[in-house]
Amino acid sequence: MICETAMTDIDTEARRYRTLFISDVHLGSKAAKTDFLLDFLRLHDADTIILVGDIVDGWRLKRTWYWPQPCNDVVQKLLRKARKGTRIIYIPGNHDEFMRDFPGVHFGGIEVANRHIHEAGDGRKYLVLHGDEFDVVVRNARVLAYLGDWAYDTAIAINVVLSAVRRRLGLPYWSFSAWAKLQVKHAVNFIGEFQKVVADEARRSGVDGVICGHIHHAVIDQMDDIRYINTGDWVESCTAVAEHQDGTMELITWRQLASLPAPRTDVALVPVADLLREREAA
Ligand SMILES: [Mn+2]
Repeated sequence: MICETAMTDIDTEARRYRTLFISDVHLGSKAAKTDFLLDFLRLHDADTIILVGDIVDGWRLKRTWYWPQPCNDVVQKLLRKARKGTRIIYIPGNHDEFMRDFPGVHFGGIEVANRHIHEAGDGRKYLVLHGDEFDVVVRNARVLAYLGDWAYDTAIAINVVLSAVRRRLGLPYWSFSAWAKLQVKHAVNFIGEFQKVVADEARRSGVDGVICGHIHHAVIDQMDDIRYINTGDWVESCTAVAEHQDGTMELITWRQLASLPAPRTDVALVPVADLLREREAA
């Protein structure tokens, strides 16, 4: 018996979870850590995989087509999992917003949705979204808090309309990263504001928690009555959130490629700063 238990623990055996949440892979950007992700996908399986936005970096691809084989491998790996029975839900982010025109569409067994309510194994309900729609609220947090709910709703609605118009005009989404760069000294503050605004949205939706990405800062946090979960990214920190069968949520930082130095996860500013540097270099 002991032997059998040990056998299931060997590294080549995929660990099975109820759900895996992955975001901000930025396929098509040179910063995407596709090797780490492939490794992770090889060793982790789930009944459901939810892709929480910015999986493909459409902005980057628009400028220069950068799609090496590992990017295809990631897509193939996901499609294969879908064929084998994993339910895969794709929630577009701002970098892959071209997908936002296809809510409800299934392709290759992958469902597209702009938002999703996830019911966990413990009965808790989570609102799952990418999170970029709150940029405008975070930017103007103090003013909107003063003006109240109506202004808050209007700001979000205007942001959604504006980004749709910009998209039609072929303009890039208002850049969170560029803004964050200007605000670098206040970025820790920004992360706190973002969490607060997203948790508020979850509260308004009558759920127990929220699962999002976008700011490349992985965390499982309790904000009073709301559980705030951020899946992080695969540009720098290589993080995912796994739900166990009993509904327990676990943050996984993947450092399996032993030959490479472990990614830093202790400094919140590193991912965004590096992304920007990489973006400027191109
Ligand atoms: Mn994003």
